[in-house]
Amino acid sequence: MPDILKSIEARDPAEKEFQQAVHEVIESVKPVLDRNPEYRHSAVLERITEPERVIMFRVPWMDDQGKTHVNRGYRIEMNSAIGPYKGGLRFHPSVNLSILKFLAFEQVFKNALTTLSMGGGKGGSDFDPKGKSDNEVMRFCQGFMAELFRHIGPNTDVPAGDIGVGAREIGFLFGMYKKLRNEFTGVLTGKSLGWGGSLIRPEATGYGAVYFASEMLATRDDSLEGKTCLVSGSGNVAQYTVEKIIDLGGKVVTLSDSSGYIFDESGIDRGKLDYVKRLKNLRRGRISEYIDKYSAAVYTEADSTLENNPLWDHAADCAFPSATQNEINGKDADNLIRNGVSLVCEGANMPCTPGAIDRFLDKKILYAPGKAANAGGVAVSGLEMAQNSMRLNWPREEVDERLQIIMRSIHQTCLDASAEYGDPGNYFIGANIAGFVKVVNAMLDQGLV
Ligand code: NDP
Ligand code: 2IT
Repeated sequence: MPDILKSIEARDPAEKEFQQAVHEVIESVKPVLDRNPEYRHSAVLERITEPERVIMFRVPWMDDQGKTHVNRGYRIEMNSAIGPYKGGLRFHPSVNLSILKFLAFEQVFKNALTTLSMGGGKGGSDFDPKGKSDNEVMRFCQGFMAELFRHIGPNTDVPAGDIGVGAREIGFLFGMYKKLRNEFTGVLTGKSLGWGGSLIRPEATGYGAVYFASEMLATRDDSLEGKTCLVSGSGNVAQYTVEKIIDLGGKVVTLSDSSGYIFDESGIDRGKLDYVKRLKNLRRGRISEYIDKYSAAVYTEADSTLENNPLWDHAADCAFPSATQNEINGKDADNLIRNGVSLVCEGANMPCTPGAIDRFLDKKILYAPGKAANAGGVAVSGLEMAQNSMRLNWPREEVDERLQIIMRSIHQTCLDASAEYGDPGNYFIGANIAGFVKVVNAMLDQGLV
């Protein structure tokens, strides 16, 4: 194991997800380091794996019964070599420093791939919005921003949504920032349309992942038309992944949440997808309710004692993991391959374990790592920042066109880097190398800061 990984493990032994993310990048960029001795000499690995700044803070808030709770808030300002820190906020009980450092680390390379000027950051809290009233969520968001506001700004650090943070939370966070700073600036992205949001931002991550998948299929003279797809999750990314797959003639047969998954053999059509959007975004219900409405579908409860996740054990052509990290392990990957899946496109961040990735690469599956495939979300966040700076709103078609151009460019960049380093078509090393080289060169240009 390279020394840098050993020292990261020794320094923060509990940060397993962060170690996993770093390991993936470092393994991929070895040939780049061999070709560029100045990188090693300048200790770029040591520098790029250490956040520029970590902010941790107390968030006290009061529930509807008048009881006080305390959660922990975080913002990891990972790397600002190519632009202001940029990345989402996650509200989920599993949130800890390891998870946010892995997400911030991934974000640095993802943002570099988008062609836009954005550094990398991530933040969030172990607060669980599930089951909370709108007022409780508002009070929490206000408490969170009461500290975060002093660390962020439109040219410093621009947060956005992630798991558990959608339009409602962005609204409450923005309102508090505006009040505390007495300024109306594009300090958060994912805003609602009426007050500075961008058209296509809600759709961007899911649409972008499907555009990326189409590009990969096109390299084999193929398309999504007629393809059966497995999608996990049922939140923002999953919903718009399904929408774009339907647009392009594919059929989606699964969706999930943390309680279980549904299998709908006849396919989730537009009407069923509208039902899921209302269920999840307005009623904040569970995916199990899908079978009350569509009784031919089958619901299976999540069972964490199983070695494999049965969602990934259905006959299909493509898989779009769009829920959370490490949701496809080696056993799941074996099942996917056995069932005929030839494309895996990561809508979520790091949804595949290293064992799963090895199997996909070994079998020459079209495998797109999240930092390339799900970059459409942050890319349109970058476009939202540009529109805010100009105080303009671009039409839907224009933003969608720019998103498609960016996804095509990321795809080509990954292919070029993989070919340059002797493994053409390996998007995993292509994405890691291209993102890494861009950030590291900027760091070297700017001296030891
Ligand atoms: P949402 O909160 O909208 O949806 C998350 C979905 O994943 C829900 O269905 C949720 O189920 C499920 N989920 C969350 N945690 C777990 C878990 N531990 N086990 C099983 N299921 C889980 O989030 P997003 O759709 O925005 O995010 C999904 C993924 O996409 C994340 O990995 C995120 O980092 C990534 N991503 C998001 C982007 C964005 O623009 N939003 C951009 C790029 C990547 P439940 O309702 O039960 O919690
Ligand atoms: O993981 C991600 O790229 C996001 N959650 C979106 C970040 C952003 O700033 O839009």
